[in-house]
Amino acid sequence: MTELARAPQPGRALPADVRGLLDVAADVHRDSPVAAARVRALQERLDEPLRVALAGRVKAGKSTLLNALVGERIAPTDAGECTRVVTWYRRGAVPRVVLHSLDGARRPLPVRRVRGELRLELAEAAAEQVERLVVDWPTAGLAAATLIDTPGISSLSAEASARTQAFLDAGDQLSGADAVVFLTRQFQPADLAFLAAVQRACGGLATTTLSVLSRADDAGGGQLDALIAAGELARRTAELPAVRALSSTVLPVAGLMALGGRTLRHADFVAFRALARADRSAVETMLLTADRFRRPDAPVDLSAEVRRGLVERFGLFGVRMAVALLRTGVQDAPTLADQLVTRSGLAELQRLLAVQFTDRGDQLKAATALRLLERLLREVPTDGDDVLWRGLDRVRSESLELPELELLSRTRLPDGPFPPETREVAERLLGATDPSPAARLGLPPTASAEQLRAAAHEAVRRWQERAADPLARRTTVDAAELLVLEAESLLAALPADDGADDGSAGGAPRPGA
Ligand SMILES: Nc1nc2c(ncn2[C@@H]2O[C@H](COP(=O)(O)OP(=O)(O)O)[C@@H](O)[C@H]2O)c(=O)[nH]1
Ligand SMILES: [Mg+2]
Repeated sequence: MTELARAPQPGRALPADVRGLLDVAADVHRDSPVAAARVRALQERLDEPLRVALAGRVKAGKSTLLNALVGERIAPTDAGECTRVVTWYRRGAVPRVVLHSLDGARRPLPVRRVRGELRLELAEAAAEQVERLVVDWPTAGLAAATLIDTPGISSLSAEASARTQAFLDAGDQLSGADAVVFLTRQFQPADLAFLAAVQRACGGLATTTLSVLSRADDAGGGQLDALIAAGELARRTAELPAVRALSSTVLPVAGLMALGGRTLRHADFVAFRALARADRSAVETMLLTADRFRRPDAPVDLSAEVRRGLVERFGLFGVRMAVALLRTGVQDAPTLADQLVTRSGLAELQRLLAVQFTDRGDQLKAATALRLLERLLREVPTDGDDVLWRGLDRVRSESLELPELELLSRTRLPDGPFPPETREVAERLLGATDPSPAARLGLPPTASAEQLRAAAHEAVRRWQERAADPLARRTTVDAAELLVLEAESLLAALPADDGADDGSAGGAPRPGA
């Protein structure tokens, strides 16, 4: 039987432990201005939003997806100079753009909006001299996380991709990302190598990477069933051992259509309705290619300019989808917008970003802080820092959250601790795709408190049994012991069973229970 070394802790303790450790570090390093500044930056970072970077090849659709996530066109998507620099988008009280140069200087840039789009201009600075741009923008879309747009690998400019790499290597101690959304249109060996590098930079956890099969509407040659094809491709990709080892999830997303949906105006709705009401075969012909759709003369009462705007903002696929939705009964602009966002895959991406990243934000930030503190200790050894090394060990060994994150990564390795069926149950219990108690126990959302408790007891028993299996490998036993703790802490956090003694058959239910 597993003897518990300590009581399970439903209340998460890691962030508080890390703060305590950083206080000690500030004290130990008080006489070294450089180290003290690094510690202070780590402390401040804990109070800032999570940092999520978008990474991938040039033209993978990163900036478009960033805009879709924010719900506004703030990241430039054309091939201008600004698409070649790392740009941070943070929530701020007033719009502001600041250029950070490699030499450490900071300079404000003008904030220009043209037709609702933010225009970033480097002025006379060359992209090569820019370390990053920081854009503050007043939007709820950036409340949960600061989003970091990166220039991309295999870019035309070797420097720009070197900067992306340097950024993701967290070579700059204080700026690296806590989590990464990796975009690719198709997983190729270079993508996997890049993703592996990203992961080393983020502490080697597959849990901090979510992969997106981007521009998913391209998958089926732009036909309406493209997203279904993309979904299947994503599922098959996610099961490839090489991919599974690196990324927790692979999701298809049609970013351009998502952005169109999130910024849909009533005028767009009216234009789509005109198309949906016009002669069907004439409209189908128009929609064969973007060029045709933009032609000056058209069999519908929409100016060429309006049509050009629609393809530009929704993509040809988005236009086809909107017209099809209106033909099948969508009645108003908000419903159309909603449908476009859901069908694009953006809604599911947002859900997973919340479950895997922002809801675990304090844990992920704490993990980043531990990693960077360890680096500081290695780089700047100081008299009296043995107390910090011991502190690091203690925090790491006592935390339930760190092994949880690590286990979530390890379950997906080709030689992970469990066979596939058990892996799924384990990942569910760890809250990989849905943190609600019912989902973690594999029950429907409608499950009663009694069913939840029964399932939690059963989970504790099952994982104890696995942990006690004399033939099991060490890694399997360790993982099973952690899952016993998980199930026990879940059980402890469930609402009490109407006064019934937990698990004992003698507890009589009260009337009306
Ligand atoms: N069809 C289609 N095109 C897209 C999608 N997302 C982006 N694009 C287009 O692909 C090009 C590159 O997009 P961008 O976001 O700038 O890519 P980045 O270089 O990774 O930032 C632009 O012309 C976009 O309009 C999408 O989901 N579907
Ligand atoms: Mg870009």
